Amino acid sequence: MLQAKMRRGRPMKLKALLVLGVVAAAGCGASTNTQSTFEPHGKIARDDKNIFMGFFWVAAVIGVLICLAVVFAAIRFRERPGNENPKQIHGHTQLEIAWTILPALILTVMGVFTVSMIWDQAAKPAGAMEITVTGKQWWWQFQYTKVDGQTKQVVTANELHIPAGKPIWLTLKSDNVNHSFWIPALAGKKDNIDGHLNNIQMIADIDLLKQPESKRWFDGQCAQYCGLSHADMRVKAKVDTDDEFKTWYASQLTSWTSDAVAKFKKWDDIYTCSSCHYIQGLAKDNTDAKVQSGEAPVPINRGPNLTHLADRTSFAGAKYALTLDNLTQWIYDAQAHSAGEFGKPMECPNYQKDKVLCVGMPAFKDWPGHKMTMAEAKEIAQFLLDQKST
Ligand code: HEC
Ligand SMILES: [Cu+2]
Repeated sequence: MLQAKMRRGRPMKLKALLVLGVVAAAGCGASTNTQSTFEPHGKIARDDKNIFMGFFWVAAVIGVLICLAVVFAAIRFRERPGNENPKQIHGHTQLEIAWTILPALILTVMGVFTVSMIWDQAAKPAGAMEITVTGKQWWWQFQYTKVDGQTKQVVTANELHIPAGKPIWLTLKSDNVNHSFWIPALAGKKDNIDGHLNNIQMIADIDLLKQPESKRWFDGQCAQYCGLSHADMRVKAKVDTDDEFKTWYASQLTSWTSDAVAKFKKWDDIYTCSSCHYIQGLAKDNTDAKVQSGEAPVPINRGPNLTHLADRTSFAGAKYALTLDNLTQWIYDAQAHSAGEFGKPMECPNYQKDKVLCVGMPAFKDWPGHKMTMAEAKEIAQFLLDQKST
């Protein structure tokens, strides 16, 4: 097909198409890409990009010089009648010293930049806001443990809110398999490891405040294979103005009204939602929380905190948009919407604590003793959406 066109003398069109394709591919990153290390919107991400680009160009120049030297040598010293044996330089002391010292110098300079940046980023900035990020299968839990000196804890999922320009100190952990937390436009990537705490800094550009709210959302992704739904384990970060953040934070501290709790109880009694989900106003005990090194526990954390789900834009590892329809489908048959158990009903009736065996949310359409109807799922979904605080 392509050849036929060429033969008919229209290679220009093909060329134009090719060029367009390349430009389109290259342009994918242009300003609309919210998940790119090449478009940093935070200090750490920018520092990382700059050091990467610096090293890239050093390596590129060296690489090109070496290629040129090889080509030059191959041509200049090729076998020709009369020069069977070119001049030998084996054991040439000056040369040997030069090609030992030069790379060592280059690496030392690169090393100085790298190490000073590592130290810079490894230090907890003074007055930082502290947030613990737990990787779960397959979603993210955010615990705000220190905000403006306050230690009132906000627990939320999948959507990180941070005020622009303020230093944030993230503590990464896991209570299951390993994950890796990465919001490329804002900061570097580090692993969430069970039994070990990692930290990263995040400082979103203050300039972002010139942007409308819709341009202050950034995407991320779990970057460490963590089971079947790993690819669905996404994350969003919203960079707030100071006021937006304060309003959001205050709203997240509130509980459901007693009327709301009473209404929810009738479903909760059947489907035990609150045995896996933290609901402020309905919180139970702490037994499900596996805590490391004095971190504040989340009362119930097998699933995300549902209290303020309605204030988020997405759910289930930020995979689905928060709409009535999506939420209804999820509550009715979550297993069909996550690759966790190959769509099979969960095979662990006791939801054993601290066991990775049994992950995800049950399919309530198959709930033993009381199969959920779609109408009921819709009612619950609507109820959850009605708990919007802002
Ligand atoms: C056995 C534990 C368990 C029970 C019981 C349970 N869930 Fe879940 N639920 C989970 C887990 C785990 C997730 C996270 C799954 C994911 O994101 O892949 C989840 C996710 C959700 C989400 C998405 C939240 C978000 O922010 O991503 C909603 C909504 C939800 N559950 C509602 C309910 C409702 C309503 C009930 C009761 C009718 C319920 N769940 C009962 C474990 C449970
Ligand atoms: Cu993961």
